[in-house]
Amino acid sequence: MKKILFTRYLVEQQRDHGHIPSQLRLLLEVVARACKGISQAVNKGALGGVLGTAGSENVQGEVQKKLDIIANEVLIEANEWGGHLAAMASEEMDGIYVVPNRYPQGEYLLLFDPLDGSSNIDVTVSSGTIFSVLTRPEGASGVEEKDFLQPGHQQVAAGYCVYGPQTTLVLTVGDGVAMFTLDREQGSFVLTEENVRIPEDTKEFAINMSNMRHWDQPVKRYIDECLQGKEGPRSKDFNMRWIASMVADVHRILTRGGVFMYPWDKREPEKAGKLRLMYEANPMAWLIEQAGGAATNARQRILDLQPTKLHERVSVVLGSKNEVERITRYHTEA
Ligand code: AHM
Ligand code: MG
Repeated sequence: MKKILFTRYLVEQQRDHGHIPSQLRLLLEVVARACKGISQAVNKGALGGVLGTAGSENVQGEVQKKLDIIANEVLIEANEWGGHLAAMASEEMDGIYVVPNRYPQGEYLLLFDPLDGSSNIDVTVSSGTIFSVLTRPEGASGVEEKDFLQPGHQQVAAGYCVYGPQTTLVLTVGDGVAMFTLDREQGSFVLTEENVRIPEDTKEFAINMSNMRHWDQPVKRYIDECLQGKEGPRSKDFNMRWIASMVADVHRILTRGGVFMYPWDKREPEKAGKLRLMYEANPMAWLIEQAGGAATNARQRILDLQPTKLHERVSVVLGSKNEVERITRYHTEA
């Protein structure tokens, strides 16, 4: 069988479907190359001296791992000089990073969570890089934080790279979802799955059950009904998975279906949720929708939410369509 490499996939998307302008293709190739670098660093683990905390906190008050900072630097250094970007934003940086004057500025804005699920790294469980691409609003001369505050349906590309037993890059440019597995001997991402589809029904849910006592009533109702299994109102047994790495949980859902929830809870009621809208929820929501699933904040479609700040948090329910619709209905009815 002929191997289709990431570059060829992008060229064909550009030539045959008109989905990818050349600057966007360059951007995606650069992101993929950066992910290879991050994958190598993650793989080396203790041998590379990269495990453990960096002794600093990010803007959200979370302890930064050494690899959070390394992954952030890899993405910035790879992307700043190519001329395809105007600015970047990251979970690990307080404000936006405008491309320095010494380099040409392009039309695109890149947002990323450089290493999501980094608390899993030291215990050698999967983590990943999540990214989202927007276009700079037309007519703007400089670039400011408010230029990033666009609803998720305006993304022009989104994806993630999961660093697990395999390193797999998952991408959408609005024409379905494709998966590319890293061939380490060749150093290239090879197309291994196209037109990914999520089954509409599922028997598998993912939620951090240790927060149960803090949940809102509709979340309790949904999980309680799942736990009752065959004898309960759902008349089927459910299975539970929680990897504590959104990238890995979403990858499982894209592969075999399921539903993932990180809902608002009473621990910190002023926060809408734990996950960040712009570089975690939006790219994942678009991938999930592109694969036939659904994604809401338990009430509304995530991709329609108007962000008000860069590091905004959001409640997340995503995955198999019928389950997401049910959970959303439980909330709107309550
Ligand atoms: P991070 O971006 O700081 O790694 O946090 C996001 C991660 C998600 O990958 C995962 O779903 C969630 O946090 C796990 O949270 P918890 O430890 O509360 O279960
Ligand atoms: Mg994250």
